[in-house]
Amino acid sequence: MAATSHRSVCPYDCPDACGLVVQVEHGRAVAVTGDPEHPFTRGALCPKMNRYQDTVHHPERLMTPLRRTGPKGTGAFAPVSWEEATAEIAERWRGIIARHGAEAILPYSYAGTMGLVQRNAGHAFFQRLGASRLDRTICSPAKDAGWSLVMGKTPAPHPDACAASDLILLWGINAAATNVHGLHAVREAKRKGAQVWLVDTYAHATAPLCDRVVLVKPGTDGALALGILHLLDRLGLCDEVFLAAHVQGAAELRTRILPDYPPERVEVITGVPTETIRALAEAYGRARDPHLRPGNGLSRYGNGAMTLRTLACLPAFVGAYAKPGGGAFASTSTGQAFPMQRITREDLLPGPVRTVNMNRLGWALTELSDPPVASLYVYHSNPAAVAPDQNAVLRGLAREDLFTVVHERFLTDTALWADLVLPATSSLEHADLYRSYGTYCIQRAKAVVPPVGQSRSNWEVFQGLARAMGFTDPVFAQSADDLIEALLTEPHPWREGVDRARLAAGFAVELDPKREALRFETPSGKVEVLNSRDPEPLPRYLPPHSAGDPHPLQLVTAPAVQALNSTFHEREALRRRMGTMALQLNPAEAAARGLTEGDPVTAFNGLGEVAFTLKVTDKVPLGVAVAEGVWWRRFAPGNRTVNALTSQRLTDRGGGSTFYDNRVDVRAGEPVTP
Ligand SMILES: Nc1nc2c(c(=O)[nH]1)N[C@H]1C(S)=C(S)[C@@H](COP(=O)(O)OP(=O)(O)OC[C@H]3O[C@@H](n4cnc5c(=O)[nH]c(N)nc54)[C@H](O)[C@@H]3O)O[C@H]1N2
Ligand SMILES: Nc1nc2c(c(=O)[nH]1)N[C@H]1C(S)=C(S)[C@@H](COP(=O)(O)OP(=O)(O)OC[C@H]3O[C@@H](n4cnc5c(=O)[nH]c(N)nc54)[C@H](O)[C@@H]3O)O[C@H]1N2
Ligand code: SF4
Ligand SMILES: [Mo]
Repeated sequence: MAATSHRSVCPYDCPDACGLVVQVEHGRAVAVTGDPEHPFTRGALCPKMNRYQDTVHHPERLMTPLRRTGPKGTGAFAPVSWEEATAEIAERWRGIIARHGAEAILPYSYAGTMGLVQRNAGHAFFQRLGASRLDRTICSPAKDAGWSLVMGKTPAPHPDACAASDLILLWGINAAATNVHGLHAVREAKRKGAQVWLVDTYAHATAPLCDRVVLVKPGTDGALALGILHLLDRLGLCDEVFLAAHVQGAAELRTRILPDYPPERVEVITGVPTETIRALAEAYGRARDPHLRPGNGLSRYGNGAMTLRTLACLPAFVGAYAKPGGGAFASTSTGQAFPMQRITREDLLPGPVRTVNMNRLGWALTELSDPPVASLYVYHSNPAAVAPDQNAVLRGLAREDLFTVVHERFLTDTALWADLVLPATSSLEHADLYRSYGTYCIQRAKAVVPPVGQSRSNWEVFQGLARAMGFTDPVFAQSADDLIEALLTEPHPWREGVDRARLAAGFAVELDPKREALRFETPSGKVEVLNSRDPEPLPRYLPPHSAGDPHPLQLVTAPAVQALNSTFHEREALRRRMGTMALQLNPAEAAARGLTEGDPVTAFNGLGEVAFTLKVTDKVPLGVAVAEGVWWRRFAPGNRTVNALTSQRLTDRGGGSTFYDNRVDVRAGEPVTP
């Protein structure tokens, strides 16, 4: 039988949202390539997705529901039918509701799939149940909060706009790992003569593409931005016309804040030499069309929102927001183009219920009371690996009195602790509508292969659970395709002019955010350097949480090129390319501890101890330790992975995670505990 060819979308939490072309033979995906007709990704895929069929048809895919038959966490399971599994969940939940109320049930989900229907599939059900709500803030809410304090809802430029820039400032972003196609326009700008600068904590995979690499002490970027603003002001490099017409509060920042940030003081805070700060300020201030591209990493600190707020002031002071090169690209925020309440259904809530911040899962499972969390339902997320304070999370998951259900494609670190494991479809096996946070593309995908084994999509599982709980609300009778139609039927200005026939045929099409130069969607209509609605009306430098921690090394838990958070670790070929779970140290830091390349080492702090293999590299500066990737425990040198060293503290605004705001020390040998 000849292979048939089908369009699909990369479902993962990546700004690119690549278009895929999938070859199918005998009900199996046999090849996956990039869709050359995708307007942004243009036929190229990253190495992770090039053989997506190896994930979809992986021999370790879960095939049936499983019930635990041994002690928690040991991986002893036996197959059960969907009917038995669903009935057991309903019965256990009825008992829990009778004893504690429905708030004792906690859903936990994040971004295993980014499709609008499957990602949000549990909301209507858990709302109707009256379960505790989950504040889904593990990724970048502080970035959004800080940025929008200055820019409001002003849409980002087109992601290709920076091709017209003559100075691109990549700030805290490893685009070669996390935004591969975003580099297309950067390379084009470079060909036309643009300079590219990187401001980061270590010289990662994107550094070779950059003309200058500025290494900053983690969590101090706010001071660096204020130092640049100080110099722009002092050197007369500000765009006074733009400031007078379009910026609120420039004078206040100049008089009350900027005098405190001369480059000499900023050097002490940030570790960036005065001459470099001056060179950066001059390059930025003199560029025709400077473009700022802030990543998410620098927002995952106690001061994360404030840091983004100071960065958002930079394009305002040089008038870059008015330039065709675009000024700054933070996120496309395309979620607003869809009536998400059709899926999330807040209206089904029976009354007020408590909200649990997902970054505090460890606390919620071990300390929250009245009622305690008696049942945890995890879907498309792997909190035993990705959530901060792994030791607390694992203590919680080990509770014998916690009824845990995990809906997954693989027996992940989290699924190992479940009472019931439910097999999940991959994106090639279910329908969905995709949007992107790094482009304006949307795309509709159909199932292109039948479900592997007995796996079911998120939406189908919640339909089954709704039936088992006796919920008769019409929404639960709708199919995923009905929900997609509901998202597309209600008009929205960004979707005006979208070619519906092309969308229905599976092609990516672009939204039109109706962006107008010089229209700032803030309450004042101006760029709000001064925002008196916030308790801190002006940006200033706040130190990160870890500033007072005596451990000598700041731990940067950066993204890996060959994985995406804990996804893709199932693929042996990618794991081989990643090598072992490494901790990267500067040669002087290694020497000071008597350590050499390849040594087994332990990183430790007050939260935990983690075994790594040492990598010695001058790409990492003094005072920093870099651990790339969120590994599965079974592929780690020890029994814990990097999040045993990260804390549950939250960001200054937005309730975000602070994965990068932790300090450690390192010693030779294996961990003592656990
Ligand atoms: N290959 C790959 N791709 C991914 C992911 C992945 O894990 N791997 N993750 C996906 C997800 S969920 C997301 S949210 C995006 C995230 O993608 P990005 O927006 O790139 O953000 P981060 O991955 O959080 O961090 C990027 C960089 O921030 C730097 N950084 C950390 N602290 C600081 C600081 O204080 N100052 C400065 N200047 N830099 C700092 C880190 O060194 C790192 O290089 O990528 C997505 N794409
Ligand atoms: N130390 C450290 N920790 C981090 C980060 C970091 O930079 N450093 N990054 C953080 C960030 S930015 C994020 S966004 C989070 C991400 O955290 P998560 O959202 O938990 O992402 P993944 O690790 O990719 O795990 C997703 C899981 O969903 C499963 N899955 C995929 N598709 C489906 C589906 O359709 N249905 C179901 N039921 N399951 C499915 C996959 O098999 C996979 O195991 O991690 C955070 N954790
Ligand atoms: S992970 Fe990102 S770059 Fe790779 S295929 Fe998916 S969307 Fe594209
Ligand atoms: Mo993320």
